[in-house]
Amino acid sequence: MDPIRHDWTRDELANLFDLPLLDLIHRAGSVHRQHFDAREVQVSTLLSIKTGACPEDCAYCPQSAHFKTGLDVERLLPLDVVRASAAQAKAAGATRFCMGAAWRSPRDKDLDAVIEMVQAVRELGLETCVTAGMLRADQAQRLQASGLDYYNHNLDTSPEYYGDIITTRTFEDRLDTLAAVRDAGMKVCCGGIVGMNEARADRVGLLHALATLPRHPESVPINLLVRVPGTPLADAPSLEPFEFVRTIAVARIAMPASVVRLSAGREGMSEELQALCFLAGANSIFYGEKLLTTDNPEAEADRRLFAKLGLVGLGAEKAGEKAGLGAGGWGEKASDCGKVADSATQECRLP
Ligand code: SAM
Ligand code: DTB
Ligand code: SF4
Repeated sequence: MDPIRHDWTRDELANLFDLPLLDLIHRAGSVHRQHFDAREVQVSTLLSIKTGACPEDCAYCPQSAHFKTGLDVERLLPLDVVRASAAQAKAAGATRFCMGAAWRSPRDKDLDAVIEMVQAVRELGLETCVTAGMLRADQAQRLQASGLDYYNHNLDTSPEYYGDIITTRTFEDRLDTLAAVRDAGMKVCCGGIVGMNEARADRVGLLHALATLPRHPESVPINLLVRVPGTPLADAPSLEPFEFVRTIAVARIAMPASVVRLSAGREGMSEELQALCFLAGANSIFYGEKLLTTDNPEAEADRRLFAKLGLVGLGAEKAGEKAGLGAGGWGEKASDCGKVADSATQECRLP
């Protein structure tokens, strides 16, 4: 098995990007299979717990107060609403519930409320993830003590391109929060966005920054920009689809043991393109009709896609929850029934 490396050079990653596409996908797929069951896909559901009016100026984001995107601003959701939404996500087959807040950084009293939400979601038997902006070390420690499993904080793009996208905080600020999260003992969810009119060198720079962290993030979301009218990137040229697949593949090779999430942007992707992403090593998705404020594929469409590709939702059985997992659900893990799954029906059948 190839070692997990933290000493990747940019040239090495750029050379991977330059490989013939099918060679690159083959290599990434082989690395994927060394570390994971390539049929299993982790399934997370997102909820925006505080929406819009964010003081930051991230050029991609519909929630920034700097841009007129027509978004309905919403204060922090009540605990009951969050609990009910998490229960619904669980019943639909998600195993992780990710709560996103449009803050530059939470105030301590905001954190009190978020901690109550984390505890309520954990009580339902779901893994928890929060993304709420920059954290101080003591805030990260409080979240860790509350039982939070993952904190999401993205590097978003290369250090060089970062200033073209966000001016209200620095790349180093992001690294400081990631270090606080890591030091507090939480799992790190950290990735970025492509399709922001960046150069391939910036995609290399983003993956290099992630793959040379002292520990690789356990979860690496690769978002394809959702172009929202009113944001400065509304008219960014669309990224060539195979270039997106290449980005997934290089992420998989550079961070072999991390879960690579095919994140935002699936709504505009064909089933075939998503299949190529899974082949290239993606093994997580956001599931449910909404991301934070923008659309995601219908849950039913994702179930059909999983059935067609013979994929299963990771951890669904572990959660002991069969609701949503039978007919039309994620299907039984083939390794559990000792048979193989029929690729069309996703039911277990004899090999
Ligand atoms: N405010 C917090 C922060 O920025 O860390 C948490 C919420 S923020 C919306 C979480 C992540 O969503 C961002 O880091 C960015 O990677 C992603 N994101 C936001 N808008 C996006 C868009 N239009 N397309 C793709 N990804 C987006
Ligand atoms: C991540 O990397 N992608 C998610 C999650 N982490 C928080 C957010 C995607 C947001 C897409 C735009 C929106 O729906 O507002
Ligand atoms: Fe605010 Fe996060 Fe959106 Fe940036 S990405 S504007 S910090 S909500």
